[in-house]
Amino acid sequence: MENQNDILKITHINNEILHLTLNRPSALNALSAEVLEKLHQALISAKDDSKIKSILISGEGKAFCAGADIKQLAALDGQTGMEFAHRGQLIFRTLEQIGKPSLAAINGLALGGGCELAMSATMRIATETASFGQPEVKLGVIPGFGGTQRLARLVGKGRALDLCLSGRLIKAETALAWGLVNEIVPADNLITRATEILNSLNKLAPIALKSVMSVIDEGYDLPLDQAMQVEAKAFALCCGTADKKEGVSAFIEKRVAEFTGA
Ligand code: CO8
Repeated sequence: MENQNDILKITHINNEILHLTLNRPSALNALSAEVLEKLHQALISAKDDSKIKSILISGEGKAFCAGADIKQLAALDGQTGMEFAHRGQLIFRTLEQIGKPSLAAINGLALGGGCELAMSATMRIATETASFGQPEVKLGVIPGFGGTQRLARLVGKGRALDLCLSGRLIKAETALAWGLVNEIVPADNLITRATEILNSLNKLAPIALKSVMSVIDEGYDLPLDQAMQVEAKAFALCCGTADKKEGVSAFIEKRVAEFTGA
């Protein structure tokens, strides 16, 4: 019997990075409703915790995540399917809009809801042996946690249609070429490299980082002129911060800026 306390490991790196590890290796880290709720709770706590500057998501064992738990999926009907899709979408949107950079470190399979979770993170890095896919169609369903929409936005409609219609998997090198992952790293260096990337972001001005993420998220689907208004507003907001003063002064004084988040 699975210990529900351990299905999501919550640790911290340097007291600044919240490290969430999907921990159901015997089920290839499938996302049960219980895992999703624990993920949601961890994200809600992290959002208001000023000590947490960024979030790292990884998977225990040989997979990152093989998707929604198919045993639970089996019980869904039209009504509960709608509720489950909305719940998962809300949780992944919480990650996407948390206002702190997140990185999915993909050590193996990222399928279905696993690929959807990774796409909800700000960045993705993967090992050479990682693979990606949206195989839901083979189960008679479609991606339901935002996958059709985020995949099309990340890699383009044609490639999203290819993956979602065929259910085929692609290798890390194809995912890199398509822009689905940012970087491929050796397996034994995955978490070290993920930490390095997040540490470098953690040194930057939090309001500027948050603004970049929210402006790209909000502006992406707007007409260009409206999107640029969103950008101008966020630019102005950053101009009023102490961190902008510090960043510009540090440049002029040829020293490293010390940002405080104010
Ligand atoms: N859910 C539950 N259990 C799983 C899952 C999963 N998604 N994937 C694997 N497992 C379990 C297997 O049942 C097996 O358990 P057991 O040992 O008890 O039989 C164990 O993990 C190991 O799996 P395999 O023996 O199959 O390992 P292989 O290395 O031979 O195969 C595969 C790996 C190819 C990844 C294979 O496991 C597979 O095809 N898994 C299913 C992948 C899949 O279809 N994912 C999509 C799921 S649907 C989804 O994510 C929809 C998200 C949105 C939902 C919205 C709802 C409304």
